[in-house]
Amino acid sequence: MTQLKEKLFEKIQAHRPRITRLTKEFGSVVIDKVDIGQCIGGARDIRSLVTDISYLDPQEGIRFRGKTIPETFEALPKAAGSEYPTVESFWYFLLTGEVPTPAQVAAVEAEFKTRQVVPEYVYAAVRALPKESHPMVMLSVGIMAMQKDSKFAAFYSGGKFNKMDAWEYVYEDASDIVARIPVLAAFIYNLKYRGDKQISIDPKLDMGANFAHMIGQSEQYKDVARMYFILHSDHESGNVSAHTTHLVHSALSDPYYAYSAGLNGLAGPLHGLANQEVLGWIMEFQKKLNGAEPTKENVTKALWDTLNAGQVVPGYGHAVLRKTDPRYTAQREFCLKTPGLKDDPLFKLVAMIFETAPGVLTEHGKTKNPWPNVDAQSGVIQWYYGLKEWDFYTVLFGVGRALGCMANITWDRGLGYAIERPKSVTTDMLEKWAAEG
Ligand code: CMX
Repeated sequence: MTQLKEKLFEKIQAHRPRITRLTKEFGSVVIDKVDIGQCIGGARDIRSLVTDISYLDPQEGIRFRGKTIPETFEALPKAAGSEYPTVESFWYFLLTGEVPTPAQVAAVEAEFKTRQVVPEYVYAAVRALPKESHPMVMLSVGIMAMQKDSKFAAFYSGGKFNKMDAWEYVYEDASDIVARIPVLAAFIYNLKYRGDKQISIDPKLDMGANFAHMIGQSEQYKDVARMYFILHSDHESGNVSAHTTHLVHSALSDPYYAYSAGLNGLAGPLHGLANQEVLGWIMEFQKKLNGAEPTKENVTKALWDTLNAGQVVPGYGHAVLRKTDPRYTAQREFCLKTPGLKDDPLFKLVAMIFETAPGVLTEHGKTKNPWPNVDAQSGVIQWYYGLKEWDFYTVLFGVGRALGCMANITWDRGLGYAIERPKSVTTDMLEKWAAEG
């Protein structure tokens, strides 16, 4: 057993009695109630999922294992010569809730090296798709193709399945997915946008740095990749990608089935695809400007044009958050401290939208949250570093989101959570309850 797996086992064993006690002794304690609005309106705010990986406060934003984003970046061991932690150290932290020592991080990095090679048949499956396929289709198909080697599926069908040990096999698959997904993403990028000019893994590099290397990016981009993957990892359990992954895995579908499904949810424009939509919106707007400077007036007009056409302003609003997303702020701060980026015309335009959109959305009066979310800022950074193919941006999100989704389902199995099966009602029933007041 690796150090990380041992530590995780220790944590899972310590946690199990808490869940048993809550279920057995306090199972009937009421923690929420449901109204008709929530029933019709996407189950918004109903407390019905459990996770200890992250928690989203509407005012404060995300905390990973109890730490805010700045606290997380501060606490974790950094990549050599960088201000940012490695993704591997963050993975250890998400799984165990403990800040790893540099030696523990080195052990995870070594473990990932043994896991990160993507089988050839996966590449063949992705290559068989039409080149025009969206890169999210390619990513989802690539993950699905890897299912053949699922250790969890083999454990289940091998006749020795038992609930207590099942988490170990989820951990194995989850770790393989997390280690391989950036390599698969780099393959898709090179296949689609660099004439299939593939670059081999550099075994000396950590995950984020290796991704930068494999897509032919600069030294500076290594930190962009590390920051980006960590920021996009987890946003508690109710968002579409995390919830889908949890739901599918709750049927004991293995992590490959579960995360491929999660990625399909991430590909929706109201969720992860919004980062691509933001860039599309900005480019359309720049075209209309025809060389003129963006001003508060012309940005206001463009925002109203979008709203009056019945469309949403991508990158703004959130189902839970009621303030500026700290993931937006972390990326904005990265832009502000990066010479060149802070003076970049696209960054200036995004900053102008930030000044303008909350007022316009408030006046429009529909959204409960007029502030920017993570997707409003992320594309600008990618664009600046030359990653201009914006239909790839959700793939980057998907690489990061694997960390949270895989940590969550490893714990789901560790704690033996049940198959998810909420109850539905009919419209007649709702009308009857409405009439009864
Ligand atoms: N622009 C215009 N209208 C918006 C809006 C926006 N950015 N955000 C919300 N609204 C509208 C909704 O469409 C809804 O209108 P209807 O009543 O006509 O249906 C109304 O405001 C109320 O919505 P809400 O309760 O504030 O928001 P929801 O919880 O229903 O939806 C979200 C949340 C993110 C889907 C929505 O804010 C949105 O569509 N934003 C733009 C897309 C986006 O940036 N998505 C990425 C979110 C982060 C992520 O998952 O990656």
